Amino acid sequence: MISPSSRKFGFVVVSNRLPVDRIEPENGEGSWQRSPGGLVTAVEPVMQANDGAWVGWPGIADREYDAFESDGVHLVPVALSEAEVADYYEGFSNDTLWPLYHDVIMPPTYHREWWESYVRVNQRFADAAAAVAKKNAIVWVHDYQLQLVPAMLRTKRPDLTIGFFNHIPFPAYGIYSQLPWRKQILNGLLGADLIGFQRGADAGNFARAVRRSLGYSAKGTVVEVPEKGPDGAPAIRSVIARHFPISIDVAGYEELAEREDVKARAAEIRHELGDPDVVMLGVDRLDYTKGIGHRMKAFGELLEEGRLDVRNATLVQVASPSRERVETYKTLRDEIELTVGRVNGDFGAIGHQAISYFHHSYPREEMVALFLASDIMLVTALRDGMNLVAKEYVASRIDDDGVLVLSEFAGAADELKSALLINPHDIDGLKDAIMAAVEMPQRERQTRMRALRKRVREHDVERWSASFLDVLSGVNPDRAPDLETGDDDSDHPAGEK
Ligand code: GDG
Repeated sequence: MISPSSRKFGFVVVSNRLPVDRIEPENGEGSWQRSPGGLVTAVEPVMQANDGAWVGWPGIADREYDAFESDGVHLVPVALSEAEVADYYEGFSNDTLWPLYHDVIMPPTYHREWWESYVRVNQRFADAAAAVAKKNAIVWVHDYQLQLVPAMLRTKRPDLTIGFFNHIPFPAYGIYSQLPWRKQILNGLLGADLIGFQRGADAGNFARAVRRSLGYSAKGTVVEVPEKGPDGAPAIRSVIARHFPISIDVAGYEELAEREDVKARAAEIRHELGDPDVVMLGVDRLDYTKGIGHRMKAFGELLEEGRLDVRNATLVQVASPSRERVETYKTLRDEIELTVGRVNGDFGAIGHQAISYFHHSYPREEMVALFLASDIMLVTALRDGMNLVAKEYVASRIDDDGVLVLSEFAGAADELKSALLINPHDIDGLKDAIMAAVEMPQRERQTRMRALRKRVREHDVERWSASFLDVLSGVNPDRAPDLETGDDDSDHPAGEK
């Protein structure tokens, strides 16, 4: 019998986190629980249809786990020490790359030890993926934590077809060029055959960085990487870099929105909020890129100026806990909570809270109930790769009602053009957009929401993964296996309108 660790797979996904959480009760055996997310929904059917494996960190430091099966998917844990979590993950990924790639909204921290840890950990992920990939397999690497993996994999396994998807923005060269390791990262990414971005602008920024920093030709969506051919003679390897805007499991959200218990919960939420005329909602990880403070400032000023009245307008803000050991996130939490306290102290009335703030996570049913209970969804990100919450709100509004106020700086703005698009730095403009949403006639709300829903329904997450994988499996037609992607509309890439 083949032991689980020696099995090989024709399709391998690599991401920082495995799609499971370890549950360890005090007395009793530990077990794995699926952590549902967009990526799992998108790639799980492809995994199951193609006998796939998923390589990633299981979320607990200093622990080694054997590979195991979960819902028909083979999971391959990569171990990280406590020091590596601090240096590779919280340090280089979340305190160097994250702020840099989000247009330095916060100053990035550059530490050489963090970089060294990033290189070591990326090599470990590449080795783990190389060990489970069959000859000529397709490997799909995800996100900014693993940008060196494509080149490391190619060096070890030139037979593989390698894709990379960047979930966060790719910054303009003037910002990217700050990075002391800018060439190494670009060379790491260029190990892939296909590099996917959220927006056309991100792919353009990447191509410019490649031209300026490495001097390679990058025209349209093709980068020409000079290499040595098998005979040692100079050769060119083409890498495709283009956008594939990610999406959500639209049917899953619609199903929840149709459930009677979820609808009843939505009505109950409005009632518990004091049955105001207008409920506004924000749902974000507590992150400085999301512009939570900007939206609270705009809302507070509208109350102060009397354009909104706390007795009939309220803001619900879910800020789910995130990266709590990183210093900037601790400071952000203090700032946001101070603002909530001030706005409530200044404008609240008995029985009428201005802002209902929740620093915890909710089950998806409760999120959909919140979406249904809200007249206005505020997505005011200062910079965001896509912003799935905007799409989730739209997918849930099966009643064709509700207004989406959406930042131009979120990737979703490229597709959701019938939203009220705003610049979150322009507080007066944001206030006017909120008032336009409050006063919008029902017919206009309906027209806009229908257009938004049409877009999201036609471009769901299954289409996203299928279009990425169709392009990827087409780059090496002589050797990459044909993947079963379940999409019969695959010659229209997700990015095309
Ligand atoms: C990165 C990029 C890109 C949040 N709180 C709760 C909860 N959530 C869910 C949302 C949504 C997801 O988490 C957050 O996704 P976003 O896209 O909004 O933002 P990031 O976490 O920053 O994601 C982003 C994304 O990757 C995908 O490529 O769009 O730009 O930054 O699905 O619903 N879900 C539940 N309870 C919560 O309290 N159940």
